Amino acid sequence: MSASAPVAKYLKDYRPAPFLIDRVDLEFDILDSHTSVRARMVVKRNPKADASDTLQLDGSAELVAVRLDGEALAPSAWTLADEVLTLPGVPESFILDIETRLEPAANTSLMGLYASNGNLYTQCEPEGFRKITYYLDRPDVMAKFSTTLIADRQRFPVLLSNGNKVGEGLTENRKRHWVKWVDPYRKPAYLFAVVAGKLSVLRDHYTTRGGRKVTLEIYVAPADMDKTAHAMSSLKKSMQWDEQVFGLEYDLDTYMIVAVGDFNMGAMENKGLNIFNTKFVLANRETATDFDFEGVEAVIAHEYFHNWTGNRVTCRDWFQLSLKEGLTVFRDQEFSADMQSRAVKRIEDARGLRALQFPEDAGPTAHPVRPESYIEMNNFYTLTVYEKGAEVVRMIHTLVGAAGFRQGMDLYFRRHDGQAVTCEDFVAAMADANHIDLTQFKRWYSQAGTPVLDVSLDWFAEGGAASLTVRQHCPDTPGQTDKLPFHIPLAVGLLAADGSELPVTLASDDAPGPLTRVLSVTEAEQTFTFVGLNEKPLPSLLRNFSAPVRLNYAYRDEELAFLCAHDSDAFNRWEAGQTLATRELLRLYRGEGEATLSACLIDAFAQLLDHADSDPAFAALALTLPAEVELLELQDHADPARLCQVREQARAELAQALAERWDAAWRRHSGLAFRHEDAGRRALKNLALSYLALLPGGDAGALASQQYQQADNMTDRMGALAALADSHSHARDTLFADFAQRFADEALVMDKWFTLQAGSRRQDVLRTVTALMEHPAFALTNPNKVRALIGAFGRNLAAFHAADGSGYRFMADQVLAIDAINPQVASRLVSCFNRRSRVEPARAELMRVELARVLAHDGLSRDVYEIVSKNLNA
Ligand code: B3K
Ligand code: ZN
Repeated sequence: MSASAPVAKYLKDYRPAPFLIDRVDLEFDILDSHTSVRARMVVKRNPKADASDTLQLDGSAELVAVRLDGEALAPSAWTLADEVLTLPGVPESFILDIETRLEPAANTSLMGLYASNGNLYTQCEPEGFRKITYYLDRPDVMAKFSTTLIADRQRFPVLLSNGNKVGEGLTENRKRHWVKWVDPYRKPAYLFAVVAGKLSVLRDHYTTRGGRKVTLEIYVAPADMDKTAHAMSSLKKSMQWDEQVFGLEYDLDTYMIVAVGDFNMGAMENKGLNIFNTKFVLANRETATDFDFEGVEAVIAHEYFHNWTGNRVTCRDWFQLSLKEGLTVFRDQEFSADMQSRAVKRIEDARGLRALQFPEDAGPTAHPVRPESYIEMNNFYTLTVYEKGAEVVRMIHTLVGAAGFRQGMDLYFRRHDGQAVTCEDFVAAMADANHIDLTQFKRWYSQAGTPVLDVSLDWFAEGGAASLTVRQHCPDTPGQTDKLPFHIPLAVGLLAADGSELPVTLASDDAPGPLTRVLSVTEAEQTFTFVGLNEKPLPSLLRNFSAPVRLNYAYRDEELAFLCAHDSDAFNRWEAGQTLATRELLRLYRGEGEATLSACLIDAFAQLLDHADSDPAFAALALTLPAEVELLELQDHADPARLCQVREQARAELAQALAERWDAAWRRHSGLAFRHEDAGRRALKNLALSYLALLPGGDAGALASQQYQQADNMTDRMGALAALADSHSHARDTLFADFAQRFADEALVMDKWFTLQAGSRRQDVLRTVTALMEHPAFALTNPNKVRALIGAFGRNLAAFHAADGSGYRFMADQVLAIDAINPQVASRLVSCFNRRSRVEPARAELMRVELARVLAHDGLSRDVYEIVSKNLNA
């Protein structure tokens, strides 16, 4: 690390900006060697700020000139240090002209203005605008923007920015052209965007409920036009859904989406001009799996929904990120639930949260949904801010009901449209609209860590009553001990011995209660007594995953099997099977009892498989064993390789015990002509194939080859490839080679090919991954490629945690190499070391050594520094 360690910013230090920017007129002169940017800003002192504060603009671009009210400022009139331009003694209001010079082709960070495939794109959230010009680059400074782009007509026929196009023309020699855009809405600089290049466009229209005719445009590379229809239909569905569910309409005449192959994340909600990773735009059935189609629909919706939750009402400061992200994830989850199966969507979301966010919340970078400090804001676009943030919003929805939630949203927009606000403001709108007190509930925003609920039930036969005792506690997280109790909505049902549902009636009720009751748990220990029961009920707890907590209840195995078969709550049917499987896997791992799976689990799976066709998408989830990363969280001093081995052994046993059923399931769902709505059948069929591939001496190679050759869609082709990915066989080699040849020109498809090989259970994975880094389709500068190959290797627990430390060494080397290119991507990668404290001491030490080597590296980015130093200090 360089001489001084990077410093953190704190929420408690928030102060209003000393100056405000009313308007900014930008001119981008795009030339071969560089781009010149001229910014003219109308600046005035902020009446709400301290009058003695000086003007300090954020910026890291090459500064060419500064003019104040038209007068060029001598270099002695300003200072520039640590990416801050200080202008002392400015008037109360004035016009500031700043000229900068950018080199987009040399910008590998993919923040600010950068080049990809000869075209130019921007990414400004959170602090990228300062790489373009000098500005008050903070979300509570909201200005009206106009943007003029000037460029060569041949090389850059398409010139886009936010808002409405108000003019265009040719320059004098007619070789170059210009386009001017005006955005009528005030916005923070992080929502600014430009795109310049050679792109094709799919155009369509949507008329809002209020009668505004909106032109919808999706810009992609010309070769990708055949993959844009799904994104367009997803956009229209999103627009309609937001009108129906939240009464929210689009507010400009044009909505543009641009797809780019070099992009740090999924997509960006810039006002009127979304920029997307190609991964979340391009899809047709030859190149995209069902999962990809679902991802495109969800991300298109997410970015569209940001227009209200994020753009019209934005964040006061970056600590409030979940204000827009948690809320918008909640909205996209609800949209997806309405577009497909609500239960399946809920299971997928909860499973993702538990496998990925729970570990984050238990690790060295754990932070509250509203963090209190950061070194590099890019490190806080986390599962906690997004997914746990969405769970927090969902809990409010559960507490106030759908109608109450809508009233809260309406009040939120009435109060705050056009403002930059805080998470407190959102909760206040929900509380005020529903006349409830959410004071204790707000602890979800400030206390990190996953709460644990220990629940027990006492039965009183004489009185026909059962009392449920709930104890909550929350583990310590970095900087936070002794947490106060959370307000937890706990949805509960009661099952009779015949599987029927009993009303959940409290002593205070004067009529039988509902079949699912949401209890408000607010104390460290609390007892709820249910009455009017003729038999001891079996509780179904935390229905539909009503809160992001871990729940312990001493179910007997048979009770779990019973819930798995009979619970009316689909989430808890799935959950009961997962709990049973988790117990079995950990028992095998610890070497307790028989060295084989219990009959109880095998029977439960057999039953699920027998009833699978009524909801194959659900069955595919229920018949999938808990992920290795989930098991890792439940075992101290874990040997990750052994966890993987035990899970594989369990899969092999299930394959054998249910062989005929798997075979029948595969056959029942094979050979169908493609229909989108059969995604569940494909999921079940491909799961069956993956089990069949584990049968010793079976013909999975032949089945997979047959499926691969006959496939009329990518889901089936990938299913076949995935089933063989761990094997050493001729069939495997043939299919993998064919795939690479067939899809050599499809970047996103090649990513899948890289990922399958990096995630394989084969002993030679590291060698394969190292060799694949030389493959012509791979590039260390492209985030998708890095995530597909190196990121997938980091998620491969067996290979990453190889006992000799080779996986750790490889990863540390790649982190350092990539950090020099793109710090954001590097800091995501290095996070795979974050579960160091869970693994057994010998490996933990090998991990520490590699992290220390990374930290000692000269010129390390703030991004990687923050993650690694937190890890080593934990
Ligand atoms: N708001 C962007 C994320 C920006 C990430 C910056 N590292 C996309 C989204 O959440 O919709
Ligand atoms: Zn978002």
